[in-house]
Amino acid sequence: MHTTVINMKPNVAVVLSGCGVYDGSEVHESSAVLVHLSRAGAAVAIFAPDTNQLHTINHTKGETMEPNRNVLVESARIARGKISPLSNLKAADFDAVVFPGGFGAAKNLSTFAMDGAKMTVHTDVVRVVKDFHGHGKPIGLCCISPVIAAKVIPGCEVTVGQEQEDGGRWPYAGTAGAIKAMGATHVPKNVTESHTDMKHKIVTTPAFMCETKFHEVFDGIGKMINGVLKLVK
Ligand SMILES: *[C@@H]1O[C@H](CO)[C@@H](O)[C@H](O)[C@H]1NC(C)=O
Ligand SMILES: *[C@@H]1O[C@H](CO)[C@@H](O)[C@H](O)[C@H]1NC(C)=O
Ligand SMILES: CC(=O)N[C@H]1CO[C@H](CO)[C@@H](O)[C@@H]1O
Repeated sequence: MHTTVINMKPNVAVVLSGCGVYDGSEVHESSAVLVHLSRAGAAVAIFAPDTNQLHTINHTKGETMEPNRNVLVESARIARGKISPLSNLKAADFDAVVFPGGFGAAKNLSTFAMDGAKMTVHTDVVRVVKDFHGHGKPIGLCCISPVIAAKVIPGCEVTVGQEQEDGGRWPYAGTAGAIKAMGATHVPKNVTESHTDMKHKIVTTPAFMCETKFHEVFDGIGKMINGVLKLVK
């Protein structure tokens, strides 16, 4: 008798938080996530909360500008139009979920940018993270997004890079302290590395938490995506 191993395409959900580093998803990280998933042969669906952004930042100077924008509408730019409201995302339909970084994760998916370790997480994001975790399905996060796992899955291990600023190379090094304050473990990693928490099936990489070259961020995200797909049953 022969047994046939059917190599099913992994089905991965990607959650965006807008379009642009200072008020939404970091564009290059989002693109890196999609390129690495595509190369690995994954089928991808993109989601974002249908809600207003905290604010809109004029990315030429970093000041707020009017009018405010909608997180789903902005994320649709990166998704090339193929996007669904986060309220439709169910773990039962996917093998894994990935959260790129950017301040949108700290302003619209959570309130980390304002509240630090006392942050709250968007109700649909809490539901989605608990849903995938509860089904034993892997969760990938990069840059600032690991704070969401730290808050929603206490006791998990994540990396946001190094714990010292190191002459400006790690400008957000203080984030590691907030992660510990939320009851998670911080594992220092370099930008081209990722960390896998085998117990909680959470895979993280520092990405643009490090002030560095685009290709190093791209390579680190490749490790994270690889780590996520290895955990897909
Ligand atoms: C964005 O900022 C630039 C530089 O300060 C300014 O010239 C421009 O008017 C701003 N645009 C909007 C829409 O606020
Ligand atoms: C990160 O890289 C630096 C220099 O490349 C090295 O000294 C350090 O040990 C690395 N840290 C980790 C956690 O791998
Ligand atoms: C977690 C969360 O919902 N954060 C913010 C996202 O942006 C809106 C503005 O529309 C804020 O009200 C939320 O607090």
